[in-house]
Amino acid sequence: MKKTYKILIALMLVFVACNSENNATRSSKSHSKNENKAPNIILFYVDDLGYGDIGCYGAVGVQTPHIDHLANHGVKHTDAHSAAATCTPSRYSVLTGNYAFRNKAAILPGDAPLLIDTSLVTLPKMLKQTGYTTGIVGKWHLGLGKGTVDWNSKIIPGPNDVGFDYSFLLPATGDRVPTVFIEDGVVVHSDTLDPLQVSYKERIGNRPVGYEHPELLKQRADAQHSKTIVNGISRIGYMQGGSAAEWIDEDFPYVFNQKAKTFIDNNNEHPFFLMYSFHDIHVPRLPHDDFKGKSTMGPRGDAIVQVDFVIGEMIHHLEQRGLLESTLIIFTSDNGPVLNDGYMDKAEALLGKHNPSGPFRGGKYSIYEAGTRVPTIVYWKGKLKPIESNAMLNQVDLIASIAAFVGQDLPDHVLDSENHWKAWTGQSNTGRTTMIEEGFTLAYRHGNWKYIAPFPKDKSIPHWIADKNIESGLMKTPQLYHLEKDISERHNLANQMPELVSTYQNALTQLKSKQ
Ligand code: NG6
Ligand code: CA
Repeated sequence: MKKTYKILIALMLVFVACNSENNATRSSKSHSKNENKAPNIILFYVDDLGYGDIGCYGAVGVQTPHIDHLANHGVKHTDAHSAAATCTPSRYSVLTGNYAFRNKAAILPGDAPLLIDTSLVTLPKMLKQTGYTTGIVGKWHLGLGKGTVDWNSKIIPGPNDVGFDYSFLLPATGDRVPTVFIEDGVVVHSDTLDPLQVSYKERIGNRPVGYEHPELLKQRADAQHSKTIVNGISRIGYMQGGSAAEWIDEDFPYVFNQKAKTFIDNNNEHPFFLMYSFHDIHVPRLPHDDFKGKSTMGPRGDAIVQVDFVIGEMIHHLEQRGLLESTLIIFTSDNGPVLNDGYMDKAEALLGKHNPSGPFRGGKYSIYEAGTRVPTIVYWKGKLKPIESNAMLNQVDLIASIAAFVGQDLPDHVLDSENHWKAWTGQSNTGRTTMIEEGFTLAYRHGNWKYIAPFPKDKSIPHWIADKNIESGLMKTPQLYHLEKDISERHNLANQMPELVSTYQNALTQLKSKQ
């Protein structure tokens, strides 16, 4: 009896071993839920969030415990950059792995055609090739359709044609019409009896406009933002029809969270990639009542609290679904901070001692460091050692770095992206050796050296920069700084070191001509 018992146990062990081996092989191929599955990836992409705007990077007027938790238990970067100092160019670089100047990418109006060539391999397309389901929720601002957009039928091409299986978006920015959500290319609650039309040239429709009816406004705005009023906010551009589709700005966090959670719930059998693209803290800043007064800085600070709430909710959701350990999280921003960006929301008046740019000079629209040096955190529960890293990184590298991690090759048209996966994930402190920064001119970083190319003599600085209290850094003569000794770019060494200036100018010229 004893012998038979032993044989039985031995047979069972062999069976269990074989079975688990089969499972492991099967699941690594089919990416079912287990240890070997490639991780889900969530890119939390905040809008206009500055280096100094969150607690763990030195914020004073606002607390961000959920984001700080990610930083304290993950990799907190101190020299990581958006590819440009404005939204459209930065997003273009994240998705394509190319610097935006190569495609003359600039801030787009709300009715612009799709900027990304649909034949290109993009970050989501690359991930799809390796079995990921891909989704984007939130702000797009990369153009939609071809030529003149018909907002009343399916808008093609769009995010779904550049690699996203699912998209739920606001087309451009909160301050631009149309103020409607678009889900998989279709305006949500569109109505053939009340067709939606948009014009960036002449006034259309009979909605009131801000320049005639300031008494209807929740926040007064500058001339550029004083056209069609929707939800008590005047916007850039005119819009008619589409009444049932109008969004309520204050509801963004709840609407986007619900869409993001549903995407996660529907797609977690295989690895997923989710780009959660915030509208916060871009203007108009209209945090939900739940967050009003939760910072000392008025709407701009309250919008940061709202971002932190969203992060907390999403982490909680992943935890509840048992997905946190299998999800790699990247948290960052599309460009540096701005206070007055068109609406009178007291961002300057209520700032107090808070410094949105941290120790750096400039901000959004600026070629100085704060234009692109943004808070950047990489978190993967139980997998990454908590560390602070000063490796030089650029979001243009996300596609090559993630491709290397998931074992995918990239075509030659991905020109600028470099694999720095180890630096992103804190396993190495060595990032880029050189890098371009974009902000209406180009800068060239070589370690701590920074050369800023002169702004062309025949060009004029955009009026919204020139008119405001923004340190653009645009000068008609070259600038050269050493960031280790001069973190806030105050001592221009260009006249003292003409040879280095010309070396860097040549390097920049060469990089620009790369094909
Ligand atoms: C500018 C807008 C600014 C903001 C920005 C885009 C004016 C005067 N200013 O043109 O308010 O909308 O575009 O910001 O119109 S970004 O973060 O999407 O790049
Ligand atoms: Ca932005």
